[in-house]
Amino acid sequence: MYDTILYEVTDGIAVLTMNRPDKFNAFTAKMNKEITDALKQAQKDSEVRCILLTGAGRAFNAGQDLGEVSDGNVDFGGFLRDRYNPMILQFRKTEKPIIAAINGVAAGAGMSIALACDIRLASDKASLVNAFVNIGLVPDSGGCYFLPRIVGIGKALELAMTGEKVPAEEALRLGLVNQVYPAERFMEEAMAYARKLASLPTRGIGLIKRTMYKGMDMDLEQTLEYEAYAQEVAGSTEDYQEGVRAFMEKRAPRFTGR
Ligand code: T3D
Repeated sequence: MYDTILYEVTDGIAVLTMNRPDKFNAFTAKMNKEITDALKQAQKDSEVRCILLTGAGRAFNAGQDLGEVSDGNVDFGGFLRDRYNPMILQFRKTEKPIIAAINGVAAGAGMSIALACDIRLASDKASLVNAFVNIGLVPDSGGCYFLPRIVGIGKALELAMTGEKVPAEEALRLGLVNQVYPAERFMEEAMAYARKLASLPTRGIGLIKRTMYKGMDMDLEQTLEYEAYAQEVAGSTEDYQEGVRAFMEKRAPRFTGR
């Protein structure tokens, strides 16, 4: 169904694998579109309760395929507005948890999509490179939005201005990634993490995602008001009923995502 990515649903997890390993999974126009479409597909599928994005082969994603733009004749504004911006926005519109399973290097826009995910897990062989400056460009695909919000403005400017590679352990220290696992069992650990998220109250998690991201761009009063609205919705779910019932009955809850 897709040409540049693999899409498989297993145990309630939609696994999206960027699949151009000989090019370090660099983006083409088709891949931008297919990732956007796959996120929409996962959002619509009630079986899917968590999404995991990873890369085939040695890399996670090396950003724009530079072979595609090497003639130097690029309408950058149109290029980003048509291809990258809708893809990045779709990460936020998708009200299910999205994990970046960073199996190898994530560079340029490949780093930006990792930052657009909600949780980042890294192999101890992985690294993140804000590579834009190395070719004279500005961080795009949300890089100027996500990076300072995750690591603070001082570190964000340093990473963007130097284009230095950040190894996984350093990324963990900076809060750029949530967990680091040994490469030999990386996908096993990442899938276990995804299975855990897929077993939780999916609609509540979608509301947490929406409300917390909105809260980053709102003042306290607006956030309190939005929380009240989100809680009304979360409180109307079957999972809320099950959570309270399980607590009263002193047993583990069985959430269904409804
Ligand atoms: O027009 C525009 O550019 C606008 C769009 C902007 C969005 C962006 O993402 S801009 C940033 C684009 N990405 C980069 O500048 C990163 C370029 N790649 C690198 O800096 C390095 O390759 C890495 C740090 C990612 C990995 O380094 P290393 O030493 O581990 O591997 P390598 O040998 O450099 O690359 C391995 C192969 O992947 C190699 O192919 P080969 O020689 O074995 O056939 C290399 O050419 C290929 N590759 C890596 N990155 C890209 C790529 N091929 C096409 N496009 C790439 N971005």
